Amino acid sequence: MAMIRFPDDFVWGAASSAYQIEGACEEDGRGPSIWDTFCHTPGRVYQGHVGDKAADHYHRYAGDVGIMAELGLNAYRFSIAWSRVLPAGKGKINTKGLDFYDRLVDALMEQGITPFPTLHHWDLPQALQDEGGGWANRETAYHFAEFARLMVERLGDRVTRWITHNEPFVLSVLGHFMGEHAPGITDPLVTFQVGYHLLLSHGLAVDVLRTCSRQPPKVGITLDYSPMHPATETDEDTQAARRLDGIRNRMFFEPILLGEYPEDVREMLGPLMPEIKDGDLRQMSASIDFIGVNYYTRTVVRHDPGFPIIAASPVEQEGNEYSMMWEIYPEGLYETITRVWHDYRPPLIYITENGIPVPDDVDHDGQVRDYRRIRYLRDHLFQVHRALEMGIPVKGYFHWSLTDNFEWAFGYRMRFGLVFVDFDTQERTIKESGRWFARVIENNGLDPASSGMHLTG
Ligand code: IFM
Repeated sequence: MAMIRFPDDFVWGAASSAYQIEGACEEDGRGPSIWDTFCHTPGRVYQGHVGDKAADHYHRYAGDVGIMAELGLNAYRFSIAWSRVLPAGKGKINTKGLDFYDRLVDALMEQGITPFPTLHHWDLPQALQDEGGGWANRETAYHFAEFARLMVERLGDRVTRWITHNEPFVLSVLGHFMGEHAPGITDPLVTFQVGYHLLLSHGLAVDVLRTCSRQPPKVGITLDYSPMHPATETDEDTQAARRLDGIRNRMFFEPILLGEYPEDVREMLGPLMPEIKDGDLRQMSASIDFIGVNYYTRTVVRHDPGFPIIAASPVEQEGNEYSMMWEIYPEGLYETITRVWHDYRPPLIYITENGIPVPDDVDHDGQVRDYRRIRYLRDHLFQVHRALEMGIPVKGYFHWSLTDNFEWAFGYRMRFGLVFVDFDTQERTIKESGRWFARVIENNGLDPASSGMHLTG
């Protein structure tokens, strides 16, 4: 097969988030976030791992930007630790925290790398959780808008791309229903209030970013999407897949892009459905410039009366290839893009995350030969290209992640990076996948028929 080429202005990036890489949790006036508390609670995270040091990016950001430049990235998606700039989530500003993001943005711009900050990637200041119940409290949405104002006033002379939230589904459901993520709550009523307030806060922040930016900004949000496939063709499984699609995908895409909560989701939630206040849907659907989509895997769903609310649960596919966390299913990225485009017609789409956890290690000669990640990248980029050929405006692809980092409840067990991190020494080694991705960027294309090893990009 011939080389496939991407548009000349295609954005090639990598993504990260503050708590997963920064470390320096008690330095320069940073306040605690709900993830500090969660990690330091025994039994919450794999082998008691914590993000206190993580990849030490707070101190090593300049070197990390150097690696991005070496790879040829033209964009970098990172998140801002809210409690680093506002230690209590509101009120007193921590100038040293702001200075850090100034330095990072300057370093990126010097290398011609466009910053794509995400304002909130799950690390709510602990003070807001303690004081008002965190995202369960409507007030938090307004505090978030003030945090957005602070950041755009400080960085808006240089930063023109803004992402409000990362994956509100995961924060709502894993953090407040399953209790597997911070703040570790298992309360269905709270779960859907949290989702609602995240949507509202997104809309409030969009307005603030537009009003307060010194340059016309491009504003979006990052949502995760998983295509739902019924385990069998039975009516029961088909409806189960539709229900999970409602909670997982449509409950977030529709308020933002259509200005409505899906009717079937409202019915399914019944008394758990938050009261929709006048004007909220209009606020949630404040006009955005792009939608960020994170894709990792599809979900195969079966009817499961034992599972609360949705009566559906995921099933594994025997014989298919899996990573350390999920089924590897590249076609699902094409399906994701086409469904998002056909159902919602967003102005532009960025793939803001896509990646694979595999057990990488350093070989005898110091190299990290992560050929499975190369194949994953190749096969997923091929699907992005298929969507482009359909005329869908996919503007860029950010690989998750730049470096290995703290993978939430899995701690440091999962490695997603293009760059290997030795967490004892903090030494960085560019993996073979990083070198391969660099060649793709340089060529602005790849050979989709190349095999996993010794790929030429
Ligand atoms: O590490 C996470 C990231 O924080 C959000 N999206 C999924 C990634 C892999 O699990």
